[in-house]
Amino acid sequence: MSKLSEQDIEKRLLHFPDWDYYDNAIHAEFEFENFKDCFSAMSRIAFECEALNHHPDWSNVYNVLTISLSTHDANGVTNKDFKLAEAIETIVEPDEE
Ligand code: H2B
Repeated sequence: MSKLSEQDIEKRLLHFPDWDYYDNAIHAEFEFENFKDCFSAMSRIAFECEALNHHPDWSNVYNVLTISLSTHDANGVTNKDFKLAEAIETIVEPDEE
């Protein structure tokens, strides 16, 4: 999987308003009602990651989930990252689109 150009990434990010590109990765932060909702979303995301065989760099503090996506093998952002970002959006923002 080859690394996308910065222009390609910025173009795709127009469809991902929660995400920003910097430091060779795309990043988003999601806030939930409480820890339980946050961790529940994390477990659902974890199943998607296993299904896609693609894994986030992420951290959680109480009700906030911080996610960075990059493809380690490609040393940058690839289609795999956007595929996972899309799956994450469907889980955390079920009412949108
Ligand atoms: N996740 C991410 N984010 N980048 C990778 O390069 C990657 C991964 N590689 N998950 C996968 C697993 C690789 O280690 C396995 C062996 O396919």
